[in-house]
Amino acid sequence: RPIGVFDSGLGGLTAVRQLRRVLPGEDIVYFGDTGRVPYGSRGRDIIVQYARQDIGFLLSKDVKFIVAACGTVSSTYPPAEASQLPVPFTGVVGATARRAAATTRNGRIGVIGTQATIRSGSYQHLLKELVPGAQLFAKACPLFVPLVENGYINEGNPVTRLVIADYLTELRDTGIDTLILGCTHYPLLEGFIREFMGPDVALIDPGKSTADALVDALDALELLSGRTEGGQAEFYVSDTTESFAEAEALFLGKYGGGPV
Ligand code: DGN
Repeated sequence: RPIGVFDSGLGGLTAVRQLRRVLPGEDIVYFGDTGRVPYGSRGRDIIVQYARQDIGFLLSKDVKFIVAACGTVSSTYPPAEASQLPVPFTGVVGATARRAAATTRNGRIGVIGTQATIRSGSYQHLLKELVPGAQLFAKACPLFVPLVENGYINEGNPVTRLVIADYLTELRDTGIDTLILGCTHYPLLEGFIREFMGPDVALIDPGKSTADALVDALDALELLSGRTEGGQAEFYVSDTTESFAEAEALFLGKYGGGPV
């Protein structure tokens, strides 16, 4: 049975790419709600309702485990409801926060994400538990998603540089040593963000953190297929846009990111 992965759109393919890196033998079914993206600027009830429908779709594909690759859904979908699902479920917040907690040396941690993710306080609450005395600095960066979706990710793009400076100057001045890129799209801006924040700030990628943690989670539940190669991936979307192939290539990293 496949692992089910979903996101508000195609950004979650960044997590699929990481999953295929660590679990190349596992089958994956991906659902991207391209017809209703973005989720990050919506209210809580709508996000939960959409997440339920996305999960329902993946369950109809007989998945053995569900991963919400979306920072917004992971921060909003109630854990109590997740624990009642017929298959195990994880979002990205837990593994990502744990990695940030293990990485920080000075206890000053930044988190950036969509408005819904930052407003939920998901990362802030968990990090306070994980790192006693932590100082947390959170900032919603809503323009990052449209920048990435419109391909403004080439190094040196002046618009992207300006937006990054506008959002991140305050964060940089706080002296954080760890920054969580708390949204599916932000790893595509990693080069810019690294340049702006400087080499001493560790950037934490939720897709990578979650994929790594999933290996142990699946192993503990005896849900690994045992195969080490040849996993198949099926992709479903709720709307096919003209730029679908381009976007898919962007997020899966076919351009310059190496083979998937
Ligand atoms: N996938 C969303 C997230 O990670 O929060 C970003 C896209 C969106 O819905 N705004």
